[in-house]
Amino acid sequence: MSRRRPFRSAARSAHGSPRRPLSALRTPADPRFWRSPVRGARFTAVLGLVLLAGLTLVTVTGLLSYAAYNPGLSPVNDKTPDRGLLGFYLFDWPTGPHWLYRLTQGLHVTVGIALVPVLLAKLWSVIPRFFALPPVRSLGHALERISLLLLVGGALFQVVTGLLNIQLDYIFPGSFYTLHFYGAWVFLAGFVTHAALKTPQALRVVRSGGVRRSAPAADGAAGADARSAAGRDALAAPDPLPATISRRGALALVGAGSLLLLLTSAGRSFDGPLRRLALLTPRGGTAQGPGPNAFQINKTAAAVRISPADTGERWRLTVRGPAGELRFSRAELLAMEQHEAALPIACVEGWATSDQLWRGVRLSHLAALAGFPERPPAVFVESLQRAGSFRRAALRDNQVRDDRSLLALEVNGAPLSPDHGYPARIIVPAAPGVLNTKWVETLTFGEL
Ligand SMILES: Nc1nc2c(c(=O)[nH]1)N[C@H]1C(S)=C(S)[C@@H](COP(=O)(O)O)O[C@H]1N2
Ligand SMILES: [Mo]
Repeated sequence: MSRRRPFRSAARSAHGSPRRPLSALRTPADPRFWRSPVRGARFTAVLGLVLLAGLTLVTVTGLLSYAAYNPGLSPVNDKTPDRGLLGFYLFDWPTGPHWLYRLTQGLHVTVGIALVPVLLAKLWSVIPRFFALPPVRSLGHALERISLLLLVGGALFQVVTGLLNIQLDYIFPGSFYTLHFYGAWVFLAGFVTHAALKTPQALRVVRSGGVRRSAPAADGAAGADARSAAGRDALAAPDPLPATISRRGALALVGAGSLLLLLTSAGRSFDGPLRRLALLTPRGGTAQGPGPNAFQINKTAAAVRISPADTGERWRLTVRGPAGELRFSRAELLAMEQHEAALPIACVEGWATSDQLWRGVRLSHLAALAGFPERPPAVFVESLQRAGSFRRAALRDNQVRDDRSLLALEVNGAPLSPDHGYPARIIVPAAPGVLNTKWVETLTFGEL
């Protein structure tokens, strides 16, 4: 410090703030280039621990979401056929509790959105490290930096593709599922490595209430990053500007940003006035009106060019199986034994409806008619929709077998509206909305 004092006093402006002409020559590799007094090991550690918990939740629910999509039923649901070993954890997604996917996907998307300010603040807090020279000090350090590349690149990629998907802007090339799935594993590799290296240190820093009060000696290689050998806080600016906000204030600001995003996103997992609070996301902001069919619609019939002629008197359901090919009119389906189930629509985009009371024919009953009276197998569902995505889906045997899985003809006491899939749609408990095919035309029962 004393070395630079002559400069400082010489350059003092009329207001007395320290201006240093030479600072313009500092490069980002020079720690003194970074002058925010907010940066520091404790600031970074608090954000890091929040992300450790939050991103673990987002990652786990994200991997669950992929499993819920029935990727094992090739080729129709599987947009990532060469996932190879990365699919090791896949399992048969259960049908209960019936709100399961509404919960897991609501958490995945809502918590993911709310963590964006924390993620950005965390990245900002360690920016000086990215420029530190020499870029690589040892083999261990090289591995750590590679893991950082996976972590930061993966996290940003997942946030961007995720946000684009829920905002309905499918501008990236290829399938969202494929990109987001591979991106998740890249991120996860970096995340696990980074958490293993840094969590002990972050806990220590937070518990001790700061860097300076903790013992400098007992540190491993990871500890040396946030703290120099002399016990100095290596994330703090060595040459800080005067503070305009305290570290605590900066953390509160980040927290307030997250809370605001939470409040303006979470509502779209609910019906009623809560949805009106969800101002920032599609499928929010407006409460659905009253009336049996007045709940959230994904794509309208008009949007996928389904006309009344397609769904009128001429419409027939085709059911295929060992018993052959059967055809039913809507009147014939209504004459079969009708069952009810209170189930939500829960979209992969994170929005959901409350439970709606669906009424129709059990899928297991249709399986029996198709020639599987004992154990219903999987079913391949095709919509009469000709253009666009989501017109075909495959349901697993446990989903067909569940008594609440219906080919629904009515909802909340009224015929399905054209937008909710008239004349008939699939509804399955705990399944992603994308498996609840609307405007159904053909059911093919058998092993898939
Ligand atoms: N034929 C067809 N079925 C479909 C879709 C579609 O685009 N076409 N969208 C699916 C998706 S992604 C969801 S979330 C639900 C939404 O159902 P809803 O519009 O009745 O709320 O329908 C599913 N069924
Ligand atoms: Mo969806």
